[in-house]
Amino acid sequence: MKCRRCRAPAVIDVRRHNAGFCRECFLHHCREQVRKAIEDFDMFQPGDRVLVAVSGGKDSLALWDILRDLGHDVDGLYLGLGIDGYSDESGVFARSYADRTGAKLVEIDLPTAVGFDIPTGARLAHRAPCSACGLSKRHLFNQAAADGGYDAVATGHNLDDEAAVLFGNILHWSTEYLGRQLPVLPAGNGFVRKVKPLVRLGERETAAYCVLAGIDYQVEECPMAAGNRHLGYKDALNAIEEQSPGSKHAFYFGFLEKASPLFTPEAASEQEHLQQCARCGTPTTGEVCAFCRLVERAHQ
Ligand code: Q46
Ligand code: ZN
Repeated sequence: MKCRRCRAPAVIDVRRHNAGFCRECFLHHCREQVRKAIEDFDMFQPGDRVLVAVSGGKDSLALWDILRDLGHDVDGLYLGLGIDGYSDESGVFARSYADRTGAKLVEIDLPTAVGFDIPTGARLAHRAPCSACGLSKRHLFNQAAADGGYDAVATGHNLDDEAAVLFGNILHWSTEYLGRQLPVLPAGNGFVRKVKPLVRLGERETAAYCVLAGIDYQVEECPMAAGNRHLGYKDALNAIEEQSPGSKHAFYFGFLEKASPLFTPEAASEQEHLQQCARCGTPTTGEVCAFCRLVERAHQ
């Protein structure tokens, strides 16, 4: 197979695009997909300060690298979750990328910052680990971005992630989530803008990007992810994609174009009832936000 762009021998094929690429042209392809996502969804402008949530995995490191290559003003944020056999190593990959490239990495250690790690906090608060983890990440990323004066928080959610979440939300008709499942959530009410610049790239592409760009990343998934229902949705979508390349893209981008506006009123009405958390000032529908309630229960 030959590279679609320069006709040199291809090192990777992307079936969704019915194309092969050589190393240089594949890296170019990935940057172009990110550039297009940023432009199409008006994620941020040149000169905006962007904070990338870096886990040490392929997606977030590829995102950080691509945004830097595209000339954006971007720092990394690493959150130490205190998960045994995972977190220490993930921090090493995030730090080594920053050291090698001279990029700035902001670090928050959850046990130091709030007094508990994810497994302990989740157990004490009677929450599933991923639910306590997701809540903590959303809260601490937003707070760090607001404190640091950043214009946007970027996360490494890729096309496979977004299609799997969409699949789950449609299976259960979780309409309030469908209204918020967008590649950009605007700033407002104390929330910093959230963007997902990798929505046009699949996880096979972000892994290949790291390998071809010489970026070491943590290959092992978090041990807490085992049994996560999104993994099952990913398997189902992979089987469909195998039969019919391009299905995930058509599913997700078709939703954004044709169906997502139908669900935004419901999500917007929830936003109207926000007030400030009595403890931390974060916008919330109750008196105390879910993160402060988690911290409280984990310390009881
Ligand atoms: S890090 Fe956290 Fe994930 Fe681990 S505990 Fe679950 S949510 S699986 S992306
Ligand atoms: Zn709070």
